[in-house]
Amino acid sequence: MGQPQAQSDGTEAGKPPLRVGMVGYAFMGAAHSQGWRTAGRVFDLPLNPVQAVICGRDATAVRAAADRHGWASTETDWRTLVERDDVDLVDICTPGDSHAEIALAALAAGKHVLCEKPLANTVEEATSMVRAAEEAHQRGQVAMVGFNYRRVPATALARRMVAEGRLGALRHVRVTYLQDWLVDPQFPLTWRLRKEQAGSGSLGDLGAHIIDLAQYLVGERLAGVSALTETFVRERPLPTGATSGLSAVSSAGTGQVTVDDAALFTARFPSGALASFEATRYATGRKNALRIELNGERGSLAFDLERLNELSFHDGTEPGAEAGFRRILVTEPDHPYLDAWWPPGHGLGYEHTFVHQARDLVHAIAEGRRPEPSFADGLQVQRVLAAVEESAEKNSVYTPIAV
Ligand code: SOE
Repeated sequence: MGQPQAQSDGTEAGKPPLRVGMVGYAFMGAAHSQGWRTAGRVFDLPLNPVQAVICGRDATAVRAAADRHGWASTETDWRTLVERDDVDLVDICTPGDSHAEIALAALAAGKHVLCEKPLANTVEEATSMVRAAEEAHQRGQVAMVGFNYRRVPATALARRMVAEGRLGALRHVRVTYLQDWLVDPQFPLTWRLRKEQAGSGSLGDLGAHIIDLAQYLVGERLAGVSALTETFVRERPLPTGATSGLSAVSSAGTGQVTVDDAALFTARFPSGALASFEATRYATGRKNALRIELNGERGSLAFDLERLNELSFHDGTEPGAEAGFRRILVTEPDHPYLDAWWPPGHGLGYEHTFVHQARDLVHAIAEGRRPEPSFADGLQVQRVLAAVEESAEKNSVYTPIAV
C-alpha cells in the first residue's frame, strides 16, 4: 500500500496526467509514440504521460496509426488538436514547413510544445518560435526541440567526461553523419528533397543533429564555418501515394531536387578547438553512421551511433607503454539514464533515446524550468545551418555565426 496503483494502460495513477497531442504519425511520429508510451513505465516520473490524441490529414491512416501506437483518439486538423481542452502538450512530428505555424498556435493555446528537429526551416521562423516560447514560459509553459542523440547514454556520459575535464582543453572535434538512402538516382522526390517542405537536405536533416551534438559535448557554441554543399542528382522521379519512413514508390514524371545532398564544413569553437562536419545521404553502405571524436590535451573520446552502447576512451595521462583506446560499455546503473533499465550488459537502442527525451521533458514541465535543448538552442543551430548555406554560396568563405 502507499505505492502508486498501476492502471490498465500500464501507467501510474495518483500522479497528475500530462495529456499529449501529437501531430504527424510517420517515422518520427512512431518514434515519439514509443517515447510517450514507455517513459512512465520505466522511469518514476512526476507526471503521468497520456497518449490523448494523434493527428494526420488522412482519417483512415491516422486511425490505423492511433491503434498501432496506442493513441486514444484522432484528429485530421491540427488546429482542432491544439485547441482541445484535454491536451496539455503538443508534440510536432511533421515536416519542417509546418513547425512554426503549429508551435505558435499551440503556445498561444497554452500548451507545452515538443518540436522535432530542425526547429524550423528558416532563422526567421525559429526566431518567432523562440519569442513565443519565452512569452509562454512566463505563463508556465515549456518548449523543447527534439535532438534525441543527446539522450543516448554514451553521448550523455561523454558530455559528463568532457565537463569533468577528462580530455583537458579540446583541440579537435570530428563529426560525420553518413546515410546512403539516396544513392539510387531513381529514388523518388519525397518531401525531404524539396526545399519548400524540408528547408534543406542533408544539412538540416543530419547536419542539425551533429551540430547540436558537437556543441552539447563541447559545451560551447560554434563561432564560424567554411562550407561546401552539393546536389549530386538534380532531377528525380516523382513519388506515387504515401511515403513511409525513408522509402517511397515512384511514378512517371520527374521533378527538381531543390536541397543539398551533402554538406561539408569546417568550424571553430571560441575556445580554439577546430571542428569538421560531414552530412550526406550518399555514403554507400553507411546506414545511420553518426560518429564523433574529440581530441583533447589529456585524452580522446569517440562514439559511433551504430555501436551506441559503447564509448571509446583514450586516457592520455596513462603511461605511454600501456595507454590506448579502451571500450567503455555504457550499460552500468551509474551511467546516464541506465539505473531504470536492464542489468549491466543488456544494451539499449535508437528508440530508447525518445523514451529519455520524453522523461527529461516531463521533468522540465513538472519543475517549470526551461528544458534542454530549448527553442533558443534550436534557433542557434538554425543560425549555424544558415551560415553553412551562406558560406557554401560564397565558395567556402569563412562565415561567422550570428548571435
Ligand atoms: C532521416 O535522414 C532521419 O530519419 C532523420 O530525419 C532523423 O532525424 C535521424 O535520426 C535518422 O535519419
